[in-house]
Amino acid sequence: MEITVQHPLERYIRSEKMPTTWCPGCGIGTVVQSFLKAIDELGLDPKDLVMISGIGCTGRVPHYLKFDGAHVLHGRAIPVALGVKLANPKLKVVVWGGDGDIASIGGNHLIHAARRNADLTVIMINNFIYGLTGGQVAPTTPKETVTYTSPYNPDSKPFDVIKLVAAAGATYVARWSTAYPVLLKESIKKALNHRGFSFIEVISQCPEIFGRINGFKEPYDLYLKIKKVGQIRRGISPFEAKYDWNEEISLGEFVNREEPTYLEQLEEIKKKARGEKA
Ligand SMILES: Cc1ncc(C[n+]2csc(CCOP(=O)(O)OP(=O)(O)O)c2C)c(N)n1
Repeated sequence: MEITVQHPLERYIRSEKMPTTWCPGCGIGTVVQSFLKAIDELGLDPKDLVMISGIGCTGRVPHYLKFDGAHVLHGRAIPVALGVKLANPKLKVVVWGGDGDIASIGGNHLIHAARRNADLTVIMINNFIYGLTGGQVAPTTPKETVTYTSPYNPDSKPFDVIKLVAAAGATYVARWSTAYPVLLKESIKKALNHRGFSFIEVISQCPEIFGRINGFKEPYDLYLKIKKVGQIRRGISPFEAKYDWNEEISLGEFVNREEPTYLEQLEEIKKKARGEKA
């Protein structure tokens, strides 16, 4: 008797694209699973969601999911996503990107989307390195680690991206790791229902490149390091959070407040331009 096993989230996945290009032990799949479970538990219709990504290993996420989406230029996912949202405000628009895509080449778009309280959800998977292109230094590479372009450690200290987006005005900011998929799922649910700009950073393992060059022989060794360094801190501000490879990378929900969103602010401007009362 032939037994066919179906993945419980099969209906959201483009099975014909399997297997993925992600390396064995990569953390991206864990994040995608938390995301799909969040969609499932919220009962969202996939037709109401759009996924936009730039280039990178994380940038390939929309490629494998059965949602409308676009895989755009490296670093430019946020402006494209905002264009989609402006064209059809009913859609929930999700941006997927690596730390390089979102915080390096796309860093300018990131801070301005946060400042505007743009009606988007950004999921940034931070593996501390440029994965797809073979291991170059990223703006998030911890000082104590190495990459192929910074074999004597990075020349500068890293961005703690949650501080950056919080300072720029983001109204939902959280950081989790692949060691906490259920907490991540709950946070993604909140982000998807948040009015305005929601940003979730996920600390994730890149065992093939970041792991190997930093002396982690097995994917599990790097996973254990990520599990150990990520400490959940409840009720602290993003500016008290730590981003330290040797000591602690603080995890948790750091900002969650309501403010007029970009689309709401635009409506106000339109009313004024039409001479209507606000
Ligand atoms: C304009 C442009 N510059 C550079 C590249 C080469 N490039 C592709 S992906 C990438 C960085 C990938 O790193 P990250 O965004 O952290 O994603 P990961 O692959 O680690 O998920 C770079 C530099 C490109 N495709 N386009």
